Amino acid sequence: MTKPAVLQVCSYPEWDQTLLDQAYRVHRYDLAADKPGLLAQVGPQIRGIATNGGVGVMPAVLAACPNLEIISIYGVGYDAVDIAACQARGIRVTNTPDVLTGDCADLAVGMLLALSRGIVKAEAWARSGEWQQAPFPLQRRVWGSRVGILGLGRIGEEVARRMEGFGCQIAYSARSVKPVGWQFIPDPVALASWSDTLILTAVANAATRHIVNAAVLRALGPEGLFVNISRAANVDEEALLQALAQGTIAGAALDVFESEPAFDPRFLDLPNVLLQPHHASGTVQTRKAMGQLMRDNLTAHFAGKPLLTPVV
Ligand code: 8YV
Repeated sequence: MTKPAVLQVCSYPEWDQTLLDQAYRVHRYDLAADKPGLLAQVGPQIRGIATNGGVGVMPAVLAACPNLEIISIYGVGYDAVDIAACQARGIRVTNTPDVLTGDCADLAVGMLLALSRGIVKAEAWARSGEWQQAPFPLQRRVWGSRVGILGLGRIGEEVARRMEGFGCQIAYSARSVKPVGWQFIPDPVALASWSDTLILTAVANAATRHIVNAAVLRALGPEGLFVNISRAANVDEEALLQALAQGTIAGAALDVFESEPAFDPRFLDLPNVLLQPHHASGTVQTRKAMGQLMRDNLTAHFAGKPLLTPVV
């Protein structure tokens, strides 16, 4: 039997690549020098697309694959795929939830600790010999503080649990009250004004676009910290840059940026920001589990079995 044709639009670790190449006729859109040419040549044969959360599927790719049956995303976020268009065409979409939850929560906590305790600057202080001239300036305590989780989903819940372990008070926003013991403050401005630290863990969609805006940052206030491990689209980045430059908030730790992997160079001039290269799920163990799930969804589909983690 001929192997199904799969269009690969992003790169994967070699352990996934080898297995994908064995199972499918893989066409590497990500590597193609002539992308429109590749689409014109193989588009009608393509039955599956393998992608990730950041790349998603470009509209031109979707349009060039009339016989597409499934899009398998290596990542939990599906904001870079036009889900409504897929639904209209009966294209199945899968993602990789759960397997990355713990890592994303770990990084959010690590980012908050690093920002609040100045861990990165302190390391430079020790290495550069400044320590011999003066003790490192006093930083700010995390334990016992108020942590607001903006968008309590699977990842937000794990962040909250971890922060409870630090003796923090927790409040959250979500579309509706959840069966958790934490305070529900649905309005983002009210949540920000309650919080010492606001941690953004919301999914990204049209309704959450710029949910963190100038008003939310003002409410967070000059002592407030902001952590984003969600998507840059959920933040008005211009308002954030202003707030950081003007001291409207105390600082921010960011794993995601509007134009990543490039980002606004103004971030580099800000002393009160911790910059991370979108790696919240980036451990070997988790990426292996994500790759397995991404491939298992394709396998299930082409074997006519139920999808493991369907979005639609
Ligand atoms: C990954 C992500 O960085 O899960 C997501 O939505 O953004 C991340 O886990 C990405 O999908 C892997 O390339």
